[in-house]
Amino acid sequence: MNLSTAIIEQLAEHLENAELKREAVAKITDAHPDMDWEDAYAIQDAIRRRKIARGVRIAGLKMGLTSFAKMKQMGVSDPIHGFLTDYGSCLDGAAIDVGGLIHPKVEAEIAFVLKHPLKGPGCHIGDVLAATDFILPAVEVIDSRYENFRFDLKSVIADNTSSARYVTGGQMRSPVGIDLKCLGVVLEKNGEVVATAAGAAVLGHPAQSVAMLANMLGAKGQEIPAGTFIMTGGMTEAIAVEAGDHISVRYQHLGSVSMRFVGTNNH
Ligand code: 0L1
Ligand code: MG
Repeated sequence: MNLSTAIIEQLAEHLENAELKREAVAKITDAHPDMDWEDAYAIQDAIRRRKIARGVRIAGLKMGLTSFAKMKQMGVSDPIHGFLTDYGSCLDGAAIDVGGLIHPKVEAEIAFVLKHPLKGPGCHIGDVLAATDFILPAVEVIDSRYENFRFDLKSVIADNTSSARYVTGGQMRSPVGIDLKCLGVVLEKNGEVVATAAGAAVLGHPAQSVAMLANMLGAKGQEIPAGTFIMTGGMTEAIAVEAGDHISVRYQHLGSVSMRFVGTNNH
C-alpha cells in the first residue's frame, strides 16, 4: 500500500460525500497517482465502514466490468468487485428519482443467491452452481461519482464500482436445467430494443463471475457467506437514462424487470 490510513479515510469521506451530495468529483488518482490496487479496495472498505456505522445494511456483493461489452466500453481488461446497500434496492416497476443520482446508466445482469458459503482460491463454476440457492434477474443502475465518466480502474474500485441502485424482479429459478451461457436478454428503453446479449457475455458463464469473486475475496482470506445476493455484472453495455425514460428488460426463463426514471436531471 502506498497511501496512509489518514489519506484513505479522507478519500473515503470525499467519495462518499460525492455520492450523498450528488456532486461529481475529479478522479482521485489525479491527486494520488501512486495509489495502488490495495489502496483502492481499502478506500472502498472505508466507505463501507462509514455506511455501516450510520446504520446502512450491506445487502449483497457485485462484480463489475465482467462482460466483454463493458470492458470494451470502459477500455479495461479486469473485473472488479464492490458492495450493494439496502437503500440501493428498488422493487420491480419502481419509479427511480434521478435527482438522487449524478448520471445514471442501467445494465442487465443475472443475480445469484447462495445457500452455501464459497471460499477461494480454486473456486470454479461447479462449486458456484452447487452452492447456489437460486438465480434471479436484476438490473443495476450504476452512477459513477466521477466527472464526465473520466476515471481509471483504481478510481472506480475506490468509488465502490459506481454502485448506486439495483432493481430485482422476474422469477427466482434454480439454475438446474437452465443453460446460463445461452440465456438471452433483451433491454428496451422507451419501447425500443437498445441492447441484447446472452449469459456467456459475462466471462463466458455468469457463474464464473461468482467464482472469480470468491477467488478475489479468498486471496484476502474472506469467504462469501451463505445467503449472499451477488450481482454478476452487466451482460450488455451500460445504457444512459434520464428522467422520463422507461426501461424494461426481458430475460429468457426468468421473466422481466422494469423501472422508470422520474424527477429532475442533474445534467
Ligand atoms: O457494474 C459495473 O460494471 C461497474 C462499472 C464501473 C464503471 C462505470 O461506472 O461505468
Ligand atoms: Mg454492474
